[in-house]
Amino acid sequence: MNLYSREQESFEAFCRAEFQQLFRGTAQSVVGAATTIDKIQASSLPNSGGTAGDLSVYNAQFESIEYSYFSGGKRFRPLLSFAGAQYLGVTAESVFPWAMAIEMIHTYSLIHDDLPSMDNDDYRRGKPTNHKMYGDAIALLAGDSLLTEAFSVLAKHYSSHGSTLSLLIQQLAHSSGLNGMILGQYFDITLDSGKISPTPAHLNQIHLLKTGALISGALMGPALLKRLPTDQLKSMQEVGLLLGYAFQVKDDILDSEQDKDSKKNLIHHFKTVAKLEEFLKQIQMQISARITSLNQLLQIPSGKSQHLLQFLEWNITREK
Ligand code: GRG
Repeated sequence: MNLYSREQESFEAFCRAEFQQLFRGTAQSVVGAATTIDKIQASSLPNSGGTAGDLSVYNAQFESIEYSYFSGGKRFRPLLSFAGAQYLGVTAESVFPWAMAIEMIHTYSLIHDDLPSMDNDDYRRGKPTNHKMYGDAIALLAGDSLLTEAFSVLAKHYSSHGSTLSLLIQQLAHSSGLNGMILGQYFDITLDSGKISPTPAHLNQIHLLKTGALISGALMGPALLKRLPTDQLKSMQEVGLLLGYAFQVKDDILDSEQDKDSKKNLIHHFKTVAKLEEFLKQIQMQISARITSLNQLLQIPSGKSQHLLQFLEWNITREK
């Protein structure tokens, strides 16, 4: 997708700079403090030996975080945040920290999802998964770090936004937490027990929570930054959830060949790819109609929704 190539380039640079500070700068200051403590200890403790000041021993942890964050993901969620920002007249730059935080949560979820205790996958994006490269414990910590630090990115960059900061934090927790992605993942893994044979309604619920909640969250960032009133926020959220659902349906189409026997893939219920594609077109039309209503509700000229609509189109045509 080249709709946002300029914004995406600056976004990547923004993330690299933030990572430098978050994961290397912070550790450097902690290690610096440790060195001071070492000196005190060295003078008072017998055989205290060695120094904690050498950061290189911790490098694998930082590498593992960067390995997954900068490993060729589509950046669907950040790009959706930019599309939402453009639609609402919010600058791309002001949405960068939000987009980065959402992508950090997404990256953590993929790292944890690939672990042996979850999906036990060896490859992601054509490369060995994080735990295959760095081991289970470091991969677990990489995910934990991304999850934790996503909130610090918000706290740092939106501290001058008054009550909006609290709303952004609540939104990120809502989309990714026990009311959103984590609950979806829980439902998903409990299906693996084989005790439940999933109906389309089960699958819809899983998709809306596991995939839809975070994708909808991507769109809610610019909406909150724009300080939309509650009814308009709700409409934006519904468009986001449907978009997330459409994204998952497309994913099921892309995976249909390898997953055709899995009861968790919608292809199991639709039988043929052509029928599933038809279903996707229907959802996309519903989203498009909702965007038209949103234009009226927000009094936004229809020309301004062009990027959101192009985004919808990208979902239909994407090949990964
Ligand atoms: C471990 C709490 C926890 C949650 C895991 C994201 C997730 C939930 C599981 C990954 C498996 C999966 C297929 C989830 C559905 C969402 C989805 C399609 C993720 C892949 O997103 P893309 O296509 O990935 O945006 P890229 O690689 O482009 O970043």
